[in-house]
Amino acid sequence: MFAMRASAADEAPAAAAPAPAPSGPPAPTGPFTLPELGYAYDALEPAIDTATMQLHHKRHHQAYINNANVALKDHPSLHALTAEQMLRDFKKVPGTIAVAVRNNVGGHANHSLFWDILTPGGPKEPTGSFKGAIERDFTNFGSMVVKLNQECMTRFGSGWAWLCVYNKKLSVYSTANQDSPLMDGATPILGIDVWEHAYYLKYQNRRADYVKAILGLINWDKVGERYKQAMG
Ligand code: MN3
Repeated sequence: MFAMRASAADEAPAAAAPAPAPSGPPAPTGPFTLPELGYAYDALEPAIDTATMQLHHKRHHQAYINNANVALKDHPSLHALTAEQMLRDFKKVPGTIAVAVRNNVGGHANHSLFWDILTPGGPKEPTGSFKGAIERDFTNFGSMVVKLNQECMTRFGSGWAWLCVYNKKLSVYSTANQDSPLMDGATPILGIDVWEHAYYLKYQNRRADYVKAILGLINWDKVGERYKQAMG
């Protein structure tokens, strides 16, 4: 499966997004669109390779968006909501599309956050009030990173590890599949994608090496901004 996806990406790295279903109509164009990365596909080399970034952004993330737009096509009243609002207020989502929204709007929100908090050679440690909150809730930055790493490593199968604000405090946990902490009333400020599609091309089964590489790419200034926003 992975070899097939990789070779498709190699042959046509700039190809349009795949259709949402094998014989279905083209995906509707809204309400969600693929956000641009704030950096080039090769900017995170060698930690995260260009092919993985292209595949992950242009194919995987785009597929979540296409599927979300298909699910929401006949529900225009939901189109005014952001992905984050829809997940936080999940009870507004009709039962008939709840699974599709959970997986695909979740996938869209999770990946949008993920791209935003990565940076090549960025600030390596939190500062200011965010640093103080980490020390209050985890003793120190190193302990928080150890816990985050544990969540990445112990999440069985596909999912995400998170640093969240919940009840004005920082907490680290993980979710399965594309489940968002927003559905639990928590605000994610840092997410690490531990689906195999995030690392298999370069790291194969070595999730630990991938997580170590990702932890070296976190833009702690961005995470700090998200912390302040979440605190209101
Ligand atoms: Mn992913």
